[in-house]
Amino acid sequence: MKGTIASAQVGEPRERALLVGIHRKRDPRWEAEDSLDELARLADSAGAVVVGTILQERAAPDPRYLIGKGKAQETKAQWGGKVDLLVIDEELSGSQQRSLEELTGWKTVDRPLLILDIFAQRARSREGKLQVELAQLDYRLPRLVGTGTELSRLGGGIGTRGPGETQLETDRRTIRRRMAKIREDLAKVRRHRALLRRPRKRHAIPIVALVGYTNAGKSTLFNALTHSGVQTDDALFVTLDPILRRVTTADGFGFLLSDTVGFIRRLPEQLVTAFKATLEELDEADLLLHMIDASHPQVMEQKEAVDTILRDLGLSTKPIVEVFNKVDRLTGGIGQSFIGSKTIVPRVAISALTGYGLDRLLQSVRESLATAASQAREYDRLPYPAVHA
Ligand SMILES: Nc1nc2c(ncn2[C@@H]2O[C@H](COP(=O)(O)OP(=O)(O)OP(=O)(O)O)[C@@H](O)[C@H]2O)c(=O)[nH]1
Ligand SMILES: [Mg+2]
Repeated sequence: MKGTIASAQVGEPRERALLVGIHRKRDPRWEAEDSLDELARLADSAGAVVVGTILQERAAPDPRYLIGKGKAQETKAQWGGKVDLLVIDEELSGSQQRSLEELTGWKTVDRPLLILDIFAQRARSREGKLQVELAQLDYRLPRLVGTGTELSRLGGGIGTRGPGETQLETDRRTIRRRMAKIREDLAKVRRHRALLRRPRKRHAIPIVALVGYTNAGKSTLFNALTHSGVQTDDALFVTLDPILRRVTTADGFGFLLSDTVGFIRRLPEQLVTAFKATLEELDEADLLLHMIDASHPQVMEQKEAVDTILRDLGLSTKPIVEVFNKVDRLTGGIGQSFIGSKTIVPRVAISALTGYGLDRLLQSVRESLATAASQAREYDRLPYPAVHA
């Protein structure tokens, strides 16, 4: 499926985006402001140019126009001719999206659709492309609106029998069929990958996986440690496809390091579902390196968002090292203050860009792997039969 927003291809004009967020009165305003800042980064990463942002205060979103009819009309009057695309920092229903498009005449996308669009533009591998398409169809299916909605909602019977089915039903069926086909293709791609992976298991080289918020610097660290050249950029979701390379230190200590897709607050559930197989690979890791951008104004919110996703994926019991990155941007030893307090999880401050702290990080990886291995041996020695939950 093609991206929603004009892809950021060289030479193509960039779409002019107007961003709209809603501040619910009961919530703190800074939350909505931070979210809108992030939406601007997302819009930029999707190839649009942000021409304005609006934060509307409301008790609750309007069921029909989300921002309310009056506000939508006012916005249209103020920005007409200067905007190609309306980006809403919420999740829209199919009919809200259509109402806003009809009233303003601007193409309207919501936050999940924007993220899906970035993924669609960036996917390179066959598996990545299939996963993104599956997520996009999954997003579209419940949002299809068209003639016949009312009839199909009545659930058949008198008055609904007749010549053929409605367009809406045909569309739904086409989408479902395509989704089933993608799932089949994905299963094939994954079986193939599982075969490739088998010899690695026998060698039992420890696997260390980079995880973290998007733009934390995972790929930059990956390149520094494996002397690779994977793409890094100051944009969101640059990496989608997982990659695995060997790291060997000067004294011969070795492990496999993996880089993978980053996380974000309010990651669309369709993406989490579609990327489940990619994320499940993290389960094979012996150690997770949680990369954190220590220079980001929302550093702790980002860290918590990742902790929550790791918990949801059932990965929070894995050995973890928290890596506070980009400390070269901080002054006055603030970087050290992150790791100053005593925590159960080991913490290291580094700069993947300058190489600062990488020796200490490798030392920490080594110690954590050794502890994990000795704990696994202890467990094997327990005089109880193994129980598989
Ligand atoms: N100043 C500074 N910038 C860094 C550091 N590490 C990474 N960066 C920059 O941060 C940006 C994002 O880095 P990436 O390595 O692409 O981040 P990522 O976590 O792989 O991001 P995604 O793949 O998009 O999720 C790039 O512009 C890097 O040059 C660092 O230690 N210091
Ligand atoms: Mg990356």
